[in-house]
Amino acid sequence: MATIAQIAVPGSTKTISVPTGLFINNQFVPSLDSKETIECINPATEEPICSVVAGSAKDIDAAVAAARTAFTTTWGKNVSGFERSRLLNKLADLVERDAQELAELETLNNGKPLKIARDFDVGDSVACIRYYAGWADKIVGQSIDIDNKTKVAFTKHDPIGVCGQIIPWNYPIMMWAWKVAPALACGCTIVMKPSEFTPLTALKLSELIVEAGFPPGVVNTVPSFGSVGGAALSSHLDVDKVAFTGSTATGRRIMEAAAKSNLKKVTLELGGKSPQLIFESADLDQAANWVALGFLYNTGQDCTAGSRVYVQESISDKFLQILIEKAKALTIGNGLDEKTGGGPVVSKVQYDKIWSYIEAGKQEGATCVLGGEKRSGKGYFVDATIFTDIRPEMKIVREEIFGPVLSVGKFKTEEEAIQLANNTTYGLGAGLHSNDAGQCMRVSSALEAGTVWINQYNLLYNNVPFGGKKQSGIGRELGSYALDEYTSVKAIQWNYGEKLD
Ligand code: TXE
Repeated sequence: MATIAQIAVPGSTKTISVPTGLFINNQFVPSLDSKETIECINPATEEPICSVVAGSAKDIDAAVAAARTAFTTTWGKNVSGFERSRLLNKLADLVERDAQELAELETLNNGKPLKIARDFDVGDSVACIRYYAGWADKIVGQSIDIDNKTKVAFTKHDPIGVCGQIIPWNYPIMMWAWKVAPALACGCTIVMKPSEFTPLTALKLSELIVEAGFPPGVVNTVPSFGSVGGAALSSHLDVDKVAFTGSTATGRRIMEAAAKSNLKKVTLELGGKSPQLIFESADLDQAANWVALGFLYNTGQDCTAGSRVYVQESISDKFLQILIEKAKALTIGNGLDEKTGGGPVVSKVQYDKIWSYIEAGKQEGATCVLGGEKRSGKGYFVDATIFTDIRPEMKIVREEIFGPVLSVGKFKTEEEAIQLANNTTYGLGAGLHSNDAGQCMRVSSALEAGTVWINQYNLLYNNVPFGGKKQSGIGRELGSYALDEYTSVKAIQWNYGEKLD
């Protein structure tokens, strides 16, 4: 199959060239043994975009071997932090230079609005790469006195080794940056497996790895189906760590494969069913803005989507009215249209999953007060949908939907609000809206989540750690915390005087 696809950008005369092979040792190559391809679909039109090679387990072996060779020769402990920093800064410059094209490709393959893809997904990814470029020459250990006369100990934070990185389809560029930047800053090498739904931007970014000057084998990209390439990476005996973002079910499989193979280190960023609490002292207009953002951003395909909202009874009717107006105002359409605020959902699979939840909500007796009706025509569009009259045991209240669907319930007291919010197996994000400072402190410390937002929701910063409690994950991304996930601490104990009798 051709190794370069020319992809037309609808509405313009422009084409984007995308390599369609596997990226191993800084070259785009065919599969060693697979004839399979991944068909990339534009979710706004349901039209095919192009196909790329689907890597096999043998291709994963080849990519891991390339990553291992690079780790022990040109990268790993053989490259200084200054050089890693220089290369990461160069990469950030190139991603910034190509922001428009990368965003167009993201919009075509994922569906999200072009402006959001460019200004947030690509913009934040550039900032993330620069943030970790800043850390690359500041990864240091400790010097530990033992007896001050004959012995000293010190620690080194060694790169952990070859990292398998398995990323999802909801933020293909940003998840690439969140994984690649800290790993490279720490001196690790990478085999990246993008989602089979959205492999195009990871392939395009691989071209920039070469242009930035990274040695061959430092970053390898193998598009593949999860049960093939993802499973091969998770069970590989020569992979030192797997970093994963995706569903809790797949996270469980990855951990099991890691345990059964070489006990590789695993970090997991998984699903959520994140609550937001609206107390009667809150600024209701502001709270409604954040709640709308929380369940509609990225058309709800967001691991921290605030998909359960509980409102204090005294203000619940008023709040709901304001919220419905805000949610109605979002224009969902083709991401290439400048007016679009939210795109289609990523795939037919995701579209069908969301509709099965909307149907379940209706069948289980919740009241649909907004949306809940299918559109006619092409494209995987789902309009903002809000349910009230919910009960804790309903599927729409318990399970991650990953679409623009919100469940709204009520509470009387602060204790009841906390109990409702924490009544979930997940613990990724949580939000609370209140103008009572004491309440903000009490409730934020009682909420079981990796991130609690107060009087805001869903904002992420590259220098603030991110990750989950309970079944939402293990480990942290972003901030200095992510460096711990890509390094291994070695204690060196030195005797410079004591003699053994
Ligand atoms: O996820 P998967 P799917 C949730 C969301 C969504 C649901 C299903 O609720 O509706 O998951 O989405 C790779 N070994 N999230 O099926 O399977 C796969 O190829 C190793 C939340 O797309 O978790 C892809 O690269 N890897 C989430 C990645 O895992 C495997 C983002 C994610 O796919 C594998 C996405 C296996 N056996 C979905 N099977 C978030 N936390 O943001 C699949 N993969």
